Amino acid sequence: MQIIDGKAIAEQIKQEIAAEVSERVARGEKRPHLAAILVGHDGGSETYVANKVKACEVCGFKSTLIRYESDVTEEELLKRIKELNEDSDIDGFIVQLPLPKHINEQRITEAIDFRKDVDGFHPVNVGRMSIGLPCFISATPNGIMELLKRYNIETSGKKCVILGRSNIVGKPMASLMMQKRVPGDATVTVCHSHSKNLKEECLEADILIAAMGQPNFVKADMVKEGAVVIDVGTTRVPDATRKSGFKLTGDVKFDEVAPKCSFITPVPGGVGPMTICSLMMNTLKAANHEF
Ligand code: BQF
Repeated sequence: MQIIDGKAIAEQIKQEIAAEVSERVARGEKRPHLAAILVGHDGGSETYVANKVKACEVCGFKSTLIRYESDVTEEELLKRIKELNEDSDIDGFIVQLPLPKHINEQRITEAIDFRKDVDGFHPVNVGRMSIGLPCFISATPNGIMELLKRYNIETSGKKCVILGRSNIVGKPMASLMMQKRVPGDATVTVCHSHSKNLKEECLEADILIAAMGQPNFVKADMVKEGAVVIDVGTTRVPDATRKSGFKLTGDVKFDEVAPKCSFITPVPGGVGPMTICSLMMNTLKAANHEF
């Protein structure tokens, strides 16, 4: 069993990005610039945005954090998005999700210029990804593909089961794993809350990707001997023994599942750091006008 060290790979990629940024700046080109809009004070969102700002520093990017209180209007946000679309110093920007209920997330996502949509949530990027055109790919699925690549994990002809059908992880993950290239070329099954025989489906998986956001859902009796298990879950489970008051918990019961796996990602330190790192790769791509 090998633990996939997402944290180490992410650090390595950020160093590669930093080297490329140094070269850019030495050539007299501008520093890549990422902006993030954060609405409200949700603990998780605060941490995620802080992780993104910190990663920008490591990569040598400029970053701008734009904050609003949770009573901000949709009109106000749309106006700020328009300004960011038109600001030639901003290469890419994100609006941290989730947003308060009175704001329509879809309208916000569609207001972002798809050439600056480094989260890859705009319908143009989603559509382009699904037909294999150049685009910004959603950060978590892209990070997982990068891990499979860097660990030389075979995907061609393998049976891949994805638990969860979200627009941000499950659906794009299915597209990428079935794409006609490597990593990819897998036979993909997507399971969700209405799936029958979930355990049987999971037991068939050579590659199991758990992304339903239910802590410790995947047990040892659901995993085939020698499977590759990718854990996307990052739920904050209350834990009084920690100073933070919670424990970041994956969708996989790691201790009992790990001995059966050929490869497994831990939580924390697996997929999470790669999500941040993918956002940095997308920002560099935006700055290079690679598409
Ligand atoms: C780690 C996210 C749910 C909803 C919205 C490193 C992150 C997490 C874990 C992180 C996530 C989850 C992010 C670890 C960004 C991943 O060491 O295991 C980094 O910052 N993430 C987000 O921006 O929005 C979310 C999960």
